[in-house]
Amino acid sequence: MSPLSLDLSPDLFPALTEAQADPDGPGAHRPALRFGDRSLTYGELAATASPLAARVAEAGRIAVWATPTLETAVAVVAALLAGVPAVPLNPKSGESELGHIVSDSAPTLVLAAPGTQLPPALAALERLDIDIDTSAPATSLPSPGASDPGTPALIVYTSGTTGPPKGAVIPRRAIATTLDALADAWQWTGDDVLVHGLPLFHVHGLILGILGPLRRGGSVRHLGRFETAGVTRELSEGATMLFGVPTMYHRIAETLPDDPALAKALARARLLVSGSAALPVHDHERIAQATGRRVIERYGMTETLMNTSVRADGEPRAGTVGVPLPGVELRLTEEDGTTAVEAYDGETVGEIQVRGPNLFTEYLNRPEATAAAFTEDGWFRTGDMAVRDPDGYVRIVGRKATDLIKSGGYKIGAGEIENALLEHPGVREAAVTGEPDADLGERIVAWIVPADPQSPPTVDELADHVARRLAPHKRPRVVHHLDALPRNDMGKIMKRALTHD
Ligand code: MCA
Ligand code: AMP
Repeated sequence: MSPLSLDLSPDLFPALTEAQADPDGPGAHRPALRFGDRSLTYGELAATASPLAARVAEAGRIAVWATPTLETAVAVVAALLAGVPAVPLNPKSGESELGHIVSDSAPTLVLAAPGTQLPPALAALERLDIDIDTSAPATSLPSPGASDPGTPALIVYTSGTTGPPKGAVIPRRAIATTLDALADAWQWTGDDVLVHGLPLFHVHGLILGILGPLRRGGSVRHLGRFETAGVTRELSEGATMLFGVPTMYHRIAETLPDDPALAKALARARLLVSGSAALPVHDHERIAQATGRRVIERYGMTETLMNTSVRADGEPRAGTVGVPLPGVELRLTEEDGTTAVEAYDGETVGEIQVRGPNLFTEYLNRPEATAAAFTEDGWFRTGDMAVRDPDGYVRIVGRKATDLIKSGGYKIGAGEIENALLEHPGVREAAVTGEPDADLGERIVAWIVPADPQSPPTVDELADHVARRLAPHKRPRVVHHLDALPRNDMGKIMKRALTHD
């Protein structure tokens, strides 16, 4: 592990500050963001984000309608410049999910691209259009009220096993240190050009995928939506790095045999990085065989940002997430949750616990959940189970909670979907599980006892119901009808008995 000097200065984007200070200098003309045919240089980003920052500077907390567009990137940068915490909203969130997030986080404003129609759940909020006007008179960059690195920067909602999502409060310190640790691990510089098609309301797409390049003074080209053709195009035209979830790499692996241009484009990339869920070894190997390049994995969590990674100068071993990042303390613990596992033997399993400046500060309005997430001596319990190889490489082998499902790289709580299903008049009882899926990693399966066994609700009906209330990625892909759910003597549903074969 190499040493890392932690930069806790409030200036998250030195390249932006430089462009602002010297609008005619070379730094101001460097490309920063590109979404389709719209792009901004650092000078243009400073010109458009700084007046917006000035406008939101007095807002207590803002929400951002986080479509995969230039506007979202500008709004989040403006909030960070102003030192105002931003809550990125999934634009596909349904009414009940949005209603919860808005009432829990209580933003004073919602920022959205001009012309976007916002749903009724946001009607009570004052709206501010994100106008991208690079000819706006230069405003000096506000000096963020964030000289304290503990100031909240983002509040990102993340699912737990039960109940609605919790808002993880991510301080500026965590963003700066995780991005700098990745720069160290990946030799990531301002010369890198990143391509990705990730959503912008989660850590992966927003913090790593947008704020990461901006902190380095490099650039990002966002695909709008993930497509292998876009990956081929951008990597053939100068992009150096690709970020994606395993579903994206699976789709790449499926496409490669019939797409020599994709293979050629991937072969020339400096770094292909996968995260948010485990990359199956089979997909890893298929990509390596077709391109000669190995995807590297990093491991993170909304609450911790990034914990480990295979290093650019390390061995990209399939099935592992590499070594702890600089500044991150990582231990495995026995079942009691406090006794450290000392073994580096590739077989002793323990829960991953982490400590470091990369961590969130709390779950918003949830002191009990926050307290439960940490040990008494300040280790964060990730709930991920792993072993360590003799050389320190971490290999994730499972999860403590069976009620957390990872589908398409999204974390989804079974309890949240069960509650939504129970609101459907055709459902008397419901249980939700995840089962292996080659494309999504896991797919959501609903087991329901219909209110009327003669006319049970169809899979499409229940999928639409969940998508409308929560979000499309939380919809069940398979529905089984049962006469009764298997329960133990205590009346608790025995999910392990729910298999259809
Ligand atoms: C289908 N659709 C529906 C319905 N059925 N919409 C509403 N109701 C229905 N009943 C729509 C979907 O909205 C979508 O619309 C389209 O059909 C296809 O959806 P789907 O099959 O679900 O998925 P996909 O579009 O093929 O998406 C696969 C994906 C996606 C691109 C891989 O899952 C994805 O972007 N995953 C990224 C997750 C991520 O970023 N995780 C980071 C969190 P339309 O076509 O209009 O879109 S984890 C994290 O941040 C930590 C820190 C970490 O370590 O990284
Ligand atoms: P989220 O809560 O959505 O931020 O998801 C975090 C979870 O994603 C972690 O707790 C892990 O279970 C999982 N995860 C992230 N990256 C990886 C990876 N490279 N390999 C396996 N699991 C991962």
